[in-house]
Amino acid sequence: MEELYSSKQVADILGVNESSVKRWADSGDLKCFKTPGGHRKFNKSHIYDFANKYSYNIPELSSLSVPQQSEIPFSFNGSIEILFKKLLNSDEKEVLEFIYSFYARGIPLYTIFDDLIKPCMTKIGEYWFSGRLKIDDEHVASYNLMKSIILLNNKISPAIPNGLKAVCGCLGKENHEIGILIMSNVLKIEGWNVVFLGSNLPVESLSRSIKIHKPDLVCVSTTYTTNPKIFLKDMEKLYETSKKYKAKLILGGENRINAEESRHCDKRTKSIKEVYDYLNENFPVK
Ligand code: B12
Repeated sequence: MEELYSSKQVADILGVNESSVKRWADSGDLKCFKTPGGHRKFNKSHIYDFANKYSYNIPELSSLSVPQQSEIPFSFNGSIEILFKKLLNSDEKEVLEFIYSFYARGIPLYTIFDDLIKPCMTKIGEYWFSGRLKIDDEHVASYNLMKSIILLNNKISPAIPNGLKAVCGCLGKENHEIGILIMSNVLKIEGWNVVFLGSNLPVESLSRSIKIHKPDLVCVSTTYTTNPKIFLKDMEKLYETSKKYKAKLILGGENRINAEESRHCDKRTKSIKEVYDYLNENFPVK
C-alpha cells in the first residue's frame, strides 16, 4: 500500500512549520489528498514535486521511516554579523532581501526571528550600551528592521483566513515595539485577523480594544519597565478583561520582572517558536 504522510510529517521532512504545509496544500502549491474527515495526506511524489520546484533539499524517503526534523539546529554562523552591518549601513530593501533569503531556503520564520533578528538586535543594544553605537545608529537599525518586517509580509502569502482574531500591543510606557510587530506579522501570515496597537498603551486602551474587537487572543510584549508594580497591576487587570471576553492572553518579550508576571497571563514566553507550539495546541488548524 502506498505510504501517506501527514502535514506534521511533511513539515518535519521539509524543515518548516506545520501551518506552512497546510497553507501550501490549501493554495495548491503542494498537492495532497483529503481524507473524508478533511485531513491532508501526501504521497512521496507530492513531496518530491514540491521539494524540486522550490529547491528544498530533502532526504530520500524510505518506505519504512519518516525522517524527523534534524536534531542539529540550523546555525546562522556569520549571518548575525552581516545583518548587523546591513541594519546600520543599508536600507530596508536590502535588509528584507537578506532576511527573506533564509525563508526562501526553508528556514522557519520563528527561527529567523528568534535566532537571527533577536541576537542581532541584542548586539546592537550591547554596542549602544558600551558607547560604540550612538542613539541615532540604534534608531536607523530599528527602523530599517521594522520597515523590512512589514515588507516581509507582502512577500509571503498568508494562509487562508482562519476566522480567529488577535489584539497585539505594548502596555504602559513600553517603547520597544519590534517584538510585538513580529508577533502580529506572524499571526497575519498564519491567517489571523490582527488589530495592531503598537507601543505605549494605557491598560484602559488595551482593555477597550478587547471589549470592542472581542479577540480570541491578546498579545502583549514587554522589554523594559520603569515601574514593575504598576506593570503587574496592569497585567492583572488585562488578564481579568481577557478572561471575561474568553480571550487567551500571551505575554512575550525579554523583560525580567518577577515570578508573578506569569500568573497574570495564559502563556509567558520569550520566543516565537514557543508561541507556534502554543497556537497549534490551543487553536488547531482544521
Ligand atoms: C531597539 C531598542 C530600543 C529602541 C526601540 C525602537 C522600537 N520602535 O521598538 C528605542 C531607541 C526606542 C529604545 C529605547 C530605550 N531602551 Co532600548 N533597546 C533596543 C534594543 C537595541 C533592541 C530591542 C529589540 O527590538 N530587539 C529585537 C526583538 C525582536 O527582540 P524582542 O523584543 O526580545 O522580541 C523577541 C522575543 O522576546 C519574542 N517576543 C517579544 N515580544 C513578544 C510578544 C509575544 C506575544 C510573543 C509570543 C513573543 C514576543 O519574540 C521576538 C523574537 O524572538 C535592546 C537591546 C536588547 N538586548 O534587546 C535595547 C534595550 C532593551 N533598551 C534598553 C534601554 C535601557 C532603553 C531605554 C531606557 C534607553 C533610555 N535611556 O532612554 C529606552 C526605554 C524606552 C521605554 N520606555 O521603553 C536596555 C534595557 C535594559 C533593561 N532591561 O533594563 C536594552 C537591553 C539595551 C541595553 N543593552 O542596555 N530601545
